[in-house]
Amino acid sequence: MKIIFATGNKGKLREAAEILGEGFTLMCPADIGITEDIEETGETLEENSVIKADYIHDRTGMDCFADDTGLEVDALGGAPGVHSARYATEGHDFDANIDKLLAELEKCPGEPRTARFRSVVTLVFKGERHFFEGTLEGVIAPARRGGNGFGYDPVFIPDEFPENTVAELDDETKNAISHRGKALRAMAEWLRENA
Ligand code: ITT
Repeated sequence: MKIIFATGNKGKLREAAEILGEGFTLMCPADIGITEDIEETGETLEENSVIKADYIHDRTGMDCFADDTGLEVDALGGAPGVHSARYATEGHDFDANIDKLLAELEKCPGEPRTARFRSVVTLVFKGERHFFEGTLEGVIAPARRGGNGFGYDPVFIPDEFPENTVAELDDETKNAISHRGKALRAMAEWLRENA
């Protein structure tokens, strides 16, 4: 089926295409001439996920979905959470975000470095919203390792692979355990049953 993924993040788009596989033809907003940044004014992942999906559905009338993801670090009271993309600066500066995260954790020596990625996916199908969620538990590494993935992957060690950061895993392995993999596989299953 043809569906729009309401994202401007190329890493997310690549992962979603691999997770959803051949039964889905994925398009992104830029493919249909929508290039502006969608303002994420919500206070929760759920709200921002709805804002992005509704924005694209309102302008196209097409089935679409959005993913809002946050990194929740326990020692930082759940930060950066909904502010993960703009933690250090207003731009989506992955490097600056990681520098700030490591600096904030240095201020809490002895505290556990446990954290999780949480993805909330909003699907708008035939004009109705449906929600899917996935989490990945792990710990924050003391320094960057690995060159795969994107965002905070170089400093996130998943419980399933305690020797590796997510950026040291290949795409297939990341997708098999990831927050996004879990949420999007649940969405695909729902669509197979209901579409
Ligand atoms: P869209 O809103 O256009 O989809 P975005 O990058 O702004 O793209 P989010 O609002 O969901 O996405 O922001 C979440 C930030 O969290 C994102 O910029 C990354 O830095 C990080 N992030 C999201 N998914 C991640 C993943 O799988 N691995 C590592 N970091 C991730």
